Amino acid sequence: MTAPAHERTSDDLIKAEEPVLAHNYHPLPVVVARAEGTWVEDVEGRRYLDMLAGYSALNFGHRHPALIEAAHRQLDRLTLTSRAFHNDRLAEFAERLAELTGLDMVLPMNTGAEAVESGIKVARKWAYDVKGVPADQATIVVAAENFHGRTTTIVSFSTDETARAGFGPFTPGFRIVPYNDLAALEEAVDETTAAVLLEPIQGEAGVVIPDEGYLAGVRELTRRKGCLFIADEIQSGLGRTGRTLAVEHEGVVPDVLLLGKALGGGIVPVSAVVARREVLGVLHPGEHGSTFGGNPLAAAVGTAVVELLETGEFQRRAAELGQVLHDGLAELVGRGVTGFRARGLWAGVDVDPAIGTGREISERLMREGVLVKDTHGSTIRLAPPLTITAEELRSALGALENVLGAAG
Ligand code: IF1
Repeated sequence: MTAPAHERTSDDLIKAEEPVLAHNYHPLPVVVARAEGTWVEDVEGRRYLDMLAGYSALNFGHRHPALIEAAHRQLDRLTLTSRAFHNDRLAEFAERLAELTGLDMVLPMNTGAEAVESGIKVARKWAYDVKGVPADQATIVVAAENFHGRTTTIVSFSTDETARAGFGPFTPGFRIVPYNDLAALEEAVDETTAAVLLEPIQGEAGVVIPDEGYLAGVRELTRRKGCLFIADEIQSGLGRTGRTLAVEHEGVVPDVLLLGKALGGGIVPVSAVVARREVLGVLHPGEHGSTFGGNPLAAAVGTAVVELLETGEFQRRAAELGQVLHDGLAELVGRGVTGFRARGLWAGVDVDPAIGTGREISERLMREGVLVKDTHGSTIRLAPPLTITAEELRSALGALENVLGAAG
């Protein structure tokens, strides 16, 4: 007989997954059972500092009291209506999200990939209805090394073979150019182009920050050539980089903004396409939708998230503590770290391959009580909750120093 979950050890639970859970992940061998703020606790009661924060889905930490309260309040009243009916939470969510982002209209969805898919559909529709591109000829220009999600259409324009191989045939209509290269973009955009779709900072690629002026250049180019600029801020947005949106660092307002992850406060999946009225206005009843998109629980939590961001406190923390992170990492360069890229509380750290792979470093950090995730090769990424204290951040950097030193 299977023991009740509370009697099963981490090792038991890891072994139990093997035959029944699809093998599409290779998680660190830690089984989280509880969490609060910056800290998670495993089945045996060991505590870890969460320096990944659900890939930025937990920007406000685990179980932020204001978000949990909003969710509880909504759970006691109304959870789901479908969009066949109105619900009394959706108007406020859309109003406040539009206000926060400086755009006009919101299309609520659930996951990041759905927001990207929806952004692509809206851009294509805009190209046909407004720009006058001939039917089925619209193109979308994207960057190499992108990460926008896992659906069939999205992996169609991925340059990561692992994400693509075996999943064809793929969706046509995408052109891939090198990231951070305005000349290549200039060449790729033509009269068929509906949109340029980019991450303002490339997360999965290793927190790759484009040169100053690139995003402003993309804005100028897309405006001049008459196509849309879609910014995927699913990971970079909502406070992570020290601003509400990463595009703000260059004073850029995109035509279409894709949000997800932290928009759901780490409680429920909430994503959105936010855009100017001329763009999202191309959608009419029946042309797009989702059973769960805009549900009252998601709207209540999403509104509470927007409320937290309206205070500016988290953006400020990310900027200030980002300096601590930056300085701490700078001190490790040449001492196990070969380079790093950081903005706000977000960093990609290249570890000397002689010391270990990103995976090995992550495992050693786990044993030091710090949870991170590797990207490619010997790069690890750091994205702690924006609620982290300077002391906690320094202790995580100390753990990294130990791991690099002990191994070197
Ligand atoms: C996984 C990375 C992070 C994203 C951007 C859309 C999506 C994502 C910019 C899709 C999702 C994830 C998904 C996660 C790993 C992860 C990731 F390593 F791949 F790059 F966060 F760092 N746009 N990012 O980063 O959002 O559909 O997942 O809600 O395990 O695939 P989703």
